[in-house]
Amino acid sequence: MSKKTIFFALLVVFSLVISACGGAAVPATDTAPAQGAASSEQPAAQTSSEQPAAESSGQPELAKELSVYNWGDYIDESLLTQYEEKYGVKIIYDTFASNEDLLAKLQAGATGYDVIFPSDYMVAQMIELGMLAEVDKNNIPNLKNIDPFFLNAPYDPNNVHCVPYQWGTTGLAYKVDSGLEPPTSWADLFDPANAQKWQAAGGINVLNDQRELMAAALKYLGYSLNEKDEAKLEEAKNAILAIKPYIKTFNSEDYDDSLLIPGEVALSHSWSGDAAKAYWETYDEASDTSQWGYVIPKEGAMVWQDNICVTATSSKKYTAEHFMNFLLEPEVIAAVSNYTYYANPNLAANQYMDEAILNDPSIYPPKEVMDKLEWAQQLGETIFVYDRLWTEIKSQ
Ligand code: N2P
Repeated sequence: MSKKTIFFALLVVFSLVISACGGAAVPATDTAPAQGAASSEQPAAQTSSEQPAAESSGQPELAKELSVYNWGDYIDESLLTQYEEKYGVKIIYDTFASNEDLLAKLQAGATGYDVIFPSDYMVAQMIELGMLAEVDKNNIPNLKNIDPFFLNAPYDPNNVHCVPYQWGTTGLAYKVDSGLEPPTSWADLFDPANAQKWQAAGGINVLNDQRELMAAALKYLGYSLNEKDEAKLEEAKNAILAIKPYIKTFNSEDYDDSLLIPGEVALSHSWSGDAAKAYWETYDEASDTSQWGYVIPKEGAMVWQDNICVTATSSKKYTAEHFMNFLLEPEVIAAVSNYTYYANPNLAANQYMDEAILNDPSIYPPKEVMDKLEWAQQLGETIFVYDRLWTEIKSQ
């Protein structure tokens, strides 16, 4: 399939989606990043730390191993092999399903992780909790490749702790041949009568992510996704419970591969890149159509920035920074986005990115859509209310 064909197909499909959601492709430049169970075993206990500076170079030697904890399905793992082979550092790789899972894992005493990938609001929270190391930017020269719009965000002023990885939005992915009209509103998910229809049409998946699912319900109710008022949060919980009988799966780790692409559900609360991956993996060149579409509901939705950070407990800070710098190499981070279909804040990477991704308004929303998006803020003590509500949602 030529790039031209791909681009054209996108224009047709996504112009439909965009007109459906009332919006109109480039990251907006007027909305500053406001701030910021899946997974398995603990990484192996650290066996080797960095050696003192070698006299000749003045730099410490790279450690033999580096433990990396990332979101599920968020990198082409052959890039990890590439790093291992090039630098002789073994990557111990593990994944998580949500920011809260990442936090819980670290708070439960998992001290073996060196490099982690929290979102904006979670970076702020982790800085406050003293869980992130300060990075030495001299070891991350590729930071110069990042679009200044994504630097110096309020959640980590001057990027003292983290560097930007990828960004995206959270909306609704839908199967186009479900027999139902494409969704345009969060009511397509949260109105129980609609949820029942999507269940009958093939099933519903929601992200197994408390902040994300509550954000969707809050938007449905017309509230900010940073709402802290307990009564309104209870209302959001009740909106989720009202459709729980119609929810087939709570999955945020591998739902693109296990649910969307094989057609195991018809509607999914979804991150933009996972929906775009489902779009392209089910794209049929002959008919120039795909089985999946993605929409930002008219009430608005979350926009987020994920980051690469070093844990405060890491004894391999130099190697972690070296790995971060590797990930920020234009060709490397372009390969990440060409695999994950997420938006990339690395300007120097654009020349290596698939044109179809760069030109995809579901990945880089136009300004009209960006204007409806909201960044998640750190919630302070309200996270304890969230934890209680989430337990109630999951246990009922
Ligand atoms: C991709 C994970 C996206 C991370 N599967 C959302 N912050």
